[in-house]
Amino acid sequence: MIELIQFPWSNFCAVARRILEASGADFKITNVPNGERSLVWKITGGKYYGVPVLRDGRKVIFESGDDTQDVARYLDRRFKLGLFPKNLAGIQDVVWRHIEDAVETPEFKLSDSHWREYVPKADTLGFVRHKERKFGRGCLDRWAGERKQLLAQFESALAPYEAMLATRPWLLDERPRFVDFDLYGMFYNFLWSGHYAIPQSRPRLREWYGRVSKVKLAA
Ligand SMILES: N[C@@H](CCC(=O)N[C@@H](CS)C(=O)NCC(=O)O)C(=O)O
Repeated sequence: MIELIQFPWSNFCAVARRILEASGADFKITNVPNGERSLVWKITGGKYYGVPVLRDGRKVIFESGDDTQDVARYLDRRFKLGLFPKNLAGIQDVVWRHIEDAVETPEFKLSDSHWREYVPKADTLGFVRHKERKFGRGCLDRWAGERKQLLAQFESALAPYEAMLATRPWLLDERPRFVDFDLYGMFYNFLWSGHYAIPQSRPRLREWYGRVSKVKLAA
């Protein structure tokens, strides 16, 4: 059985988890604290400390670079999910880079600004240190003060996706592809704290999110 090593609110973990659910495969989830990744370090032979990571029998799958989709591509090949068809090669690379930058940046800051409500007590030191080492001292409180601007940035970054859904049920095609799952993960993390809803100005994305949250992929 495939094992997904993750933490529950992570946007990138939500991408892998939703692909696994949609595939219909049996899988199990192992949660690690955000600030304590010794399991990940051990099973990757000291090569990776990020999540998600997959364990499939003796194979351990994790991103080999900053600009890879090794986990999603592995699941796509393993379960023949059709997430990366040849005719969308290149296009998807451009779109997922936009999702993981223009959409993800305001999204994770909004979500993280509510960290006190959901990061387990034992993990708070690791969480704050990790964020402040990367984004500077006081970043979490700063993001809480910037929610209005961050929400405006997030809403604006979603405009192309709302436009894509004007003429088709999924972002690029007549069926879900990788970028649908990638954007799903960002929304999952955005909605995690319970303080936000998908903006009113994005009605097609609201409806699409309901569908991508449940969709099953035929092998
Ligand atoms: N491009 C990677 C990004 C993964 C990523 O940034 N994961 C975060 C958690 S959401 C992480 O583990 N970052 C490294 C760290 O926290 O030390 C992917 O698609 O999996």
